[in-house]
Amino acid sequence: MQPLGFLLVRSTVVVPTYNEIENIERVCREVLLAAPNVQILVVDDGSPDGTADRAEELGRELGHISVLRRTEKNGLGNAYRAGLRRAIDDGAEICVQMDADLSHDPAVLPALLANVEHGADLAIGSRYVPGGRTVNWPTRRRWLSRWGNRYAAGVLGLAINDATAGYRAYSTNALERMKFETVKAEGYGFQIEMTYRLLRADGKIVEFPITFHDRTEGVSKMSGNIIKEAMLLVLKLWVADFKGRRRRRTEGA
Ligand SMILES: Nc1nc2c(ncn2[C@@H]2O[C@H](COP(=O)(O)OP(=O)(O)OP(=O)(O)O)[C@@H](O)[C@H]2O)c(=O)[nH]1
Ligand SMILES: [Mg+2]
Repeated sequence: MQPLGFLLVRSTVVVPTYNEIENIERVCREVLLAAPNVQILVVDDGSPDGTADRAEELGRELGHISVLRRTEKNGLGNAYRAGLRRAIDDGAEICVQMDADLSHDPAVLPALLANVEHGADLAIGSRYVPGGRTVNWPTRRRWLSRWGNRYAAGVLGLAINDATAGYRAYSTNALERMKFETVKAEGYGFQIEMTYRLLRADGKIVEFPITFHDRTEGVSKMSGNIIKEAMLLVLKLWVADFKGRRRRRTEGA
């Protein structure tokens, strides 16, 4: 992709939603205020609170918004795999992942996009580089996130400070190269596996400092299962890596 400038690069912000009626309007308006030329793709898993209908209404009012409606709640990873595929098929050259709960400040969007336009394969909105921070997060969540990141980076040897971050921009080229649709994880594990894949595909990653705000409206979908999935996934990736290294050593011997 040529860095031809913000106006010429087609970018889609993929926003997965489940029961985000209190947040969807603000997030859409703030995204289009910060970056008026992007497309927003809301991927809704049949939210009973009518999030998808509201997003469609907003699309009629503001333009630039489409909704991918799915019937079942299938997890974040599943929603992103479908959403990223749709965005790419519709011509996006940069795909952004953003939560609908306003934890990810839309004002940072131009900076994330600029990093990818200037050559990064992935720009991560990072809480754990100098200048980054979390606001109003309960101690337990902060602790879990910080140590979860240390665990993933330590076990997998990732030189990344915030591999679980959900606010990120990818070049489409990198997404295709890393075969994102075969990433299996659903929760935090999805972000870790995507980061790992990209590094293994020799992707260039930039961590850009952000301030992460805890959600003030709506209900968190985090669960013990999501944490267990992520911890197990890291071990599985490590084992696969170990076996791969051993095979290569044996073949080379
Ligand atoms: N389509 C879809 N979206 C989901 C699903 N689970 C969560 N989401 C959305 O994914 C985003 C992140 O979910 P959150 O509940 O905020 O989870 P989190 O950010 O990991 O945890 P908190 O810090 O507690 O908010 C939000 O926009 C959710 O609405 C799902 O199964 N399907
Ligand atoms: Mg959240």
